[in-house]
Amino acid sequence: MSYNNFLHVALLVLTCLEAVRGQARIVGGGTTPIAQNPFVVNIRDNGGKLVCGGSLVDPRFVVSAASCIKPYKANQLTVQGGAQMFSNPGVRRKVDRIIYPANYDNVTLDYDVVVLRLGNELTGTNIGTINLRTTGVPVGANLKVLGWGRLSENGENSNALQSVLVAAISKNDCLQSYELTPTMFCAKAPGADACEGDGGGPAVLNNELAGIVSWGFGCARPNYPGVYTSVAKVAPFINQAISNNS
Ligand code: 4AZ
Repeated sequence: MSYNNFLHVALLVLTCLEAVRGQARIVGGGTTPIAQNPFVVNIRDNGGKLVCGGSLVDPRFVVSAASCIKPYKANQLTVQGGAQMFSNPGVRRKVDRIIYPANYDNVTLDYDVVVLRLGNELTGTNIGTINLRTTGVPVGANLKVLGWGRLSENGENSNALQSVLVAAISKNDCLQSYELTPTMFCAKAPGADACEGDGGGPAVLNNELAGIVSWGFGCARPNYPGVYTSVAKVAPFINQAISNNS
């Protein structure tokens, strides 16, 4: 989700002015096969528009970001797995329940995680689950971030699944840019970032779900890292949501 709607509009104007002198940056990833990332899913509304990314953590449960899902009711959402191309059929399931953590704060974005229960199990070719990371992300670790979101800050979504590597930075470094809560960590790489439409998607470390794309100011701006929900911090909520709703 955006840093702040008001600031966003104000700075969008600045960005447009700056675009004249070539400021706009690409997000800097590349196309990646779904076969190598069978846990990544996209979530779309009834009009077929990309709403968020997500990760399959159980055949019937997807982890995403609360900030991204909040405007929707369960019956407005469909999850697609097993497709590299957003426009392909893949395998699709309706969402039948949205489970928010009691701790989610829509102002600070503390605890930005949500669990979606699917109407039926999501299984098939190039579809699989990912395990949750239960320990913190070391500073300097390279995370693989996946999604079908914008290819540049004010650009279009990607039809092909994209992947990009970003390095985790220290909380102190990130506090230079933002206010952060204990469930957040930051990551960045030159010219590389998650962007709108990637929210809720996976940040992967050692084949485990380590982060959830949460927010940031713009995309791939040098002094504005991407902010992720720490899966280690919210794993107890995810596990309980699954066991309470199975
Ligand atoms: C979003 O709107 C979003 N550059 C996610 C991540 C970032 C920006 C926006 C970080 O879902």
